[in-house]
Amino acid sequence: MKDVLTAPFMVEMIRTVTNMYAHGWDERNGGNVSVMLDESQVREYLDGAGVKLKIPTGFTAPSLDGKYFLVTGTGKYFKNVQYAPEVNLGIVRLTAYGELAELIWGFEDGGSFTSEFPAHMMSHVARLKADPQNRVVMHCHPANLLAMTYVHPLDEREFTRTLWQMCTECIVVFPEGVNVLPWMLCGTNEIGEATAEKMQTARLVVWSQHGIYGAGKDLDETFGLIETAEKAAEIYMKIAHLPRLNTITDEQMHLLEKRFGIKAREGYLED
Ligand code: 2HA
Ligand code: ZN
Repeated sequence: MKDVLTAPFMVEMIRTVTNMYAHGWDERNGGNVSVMLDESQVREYLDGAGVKLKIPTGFTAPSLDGKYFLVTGTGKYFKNVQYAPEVNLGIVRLTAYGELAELIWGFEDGGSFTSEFPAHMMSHVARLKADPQNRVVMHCHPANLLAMTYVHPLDEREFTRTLWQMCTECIVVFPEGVNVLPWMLCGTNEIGEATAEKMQTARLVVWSQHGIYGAGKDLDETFGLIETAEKAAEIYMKIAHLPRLNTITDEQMHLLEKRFGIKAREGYLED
């Protein structure tokens, strides 16, 4: 059997969480990532691997029954993933309508999947409905997006428009905008359900005073989404206290729509 540590999905996961840590988005055990794997990908590396553990998930997700996920562990530090992936990461298969997670590989110190497993799995369900190509859900704590939720109105249209105005390419990268949740208790099914609902209409969901969720078809796209929103928030935090003399106008945004063949979220730009 091939070594799963050499699998492209594993190598990419390790590189991505290492990069997230390097960006300062994942202090201590902050952040979590889940990647849905095709059964054939898992079979290629773990054919015949037994179930090491059955862990109740605490929720139901029938559409994910039988699906495999590579996921970061609860309490684990992204900083350490590259040195001990088999301890800090796990591969689970959801069964019993999503009520059970079978551990196939990883969490070798007896650990378990991220405390935000409900938000991840419910977000996968929502994003797969919107885009069957979706494979990744990513959560982290980027400083400027977080800072923005203390000083900027949380209205989704206003929040999105401000980010779009901060860098020319924002509207191109996330034309559907950014959805925003108020502060909620993390690690619960409630925040999972609220996040999933917001994921129906956007790939980025801000958790006020906590962080952000991103979703996409691969790790690069998802990382890039968060990276772009965080860059915009950084510019906002640099200029928010200064008189604004110039901006990107809605007319210019419409030129970007035409140039890049994208459509801004309905009603978010003036005609
Ligand atoms: O500790 O980021 O939201 C991991 C988290 C919880
Ligand atoms: Zn968090």
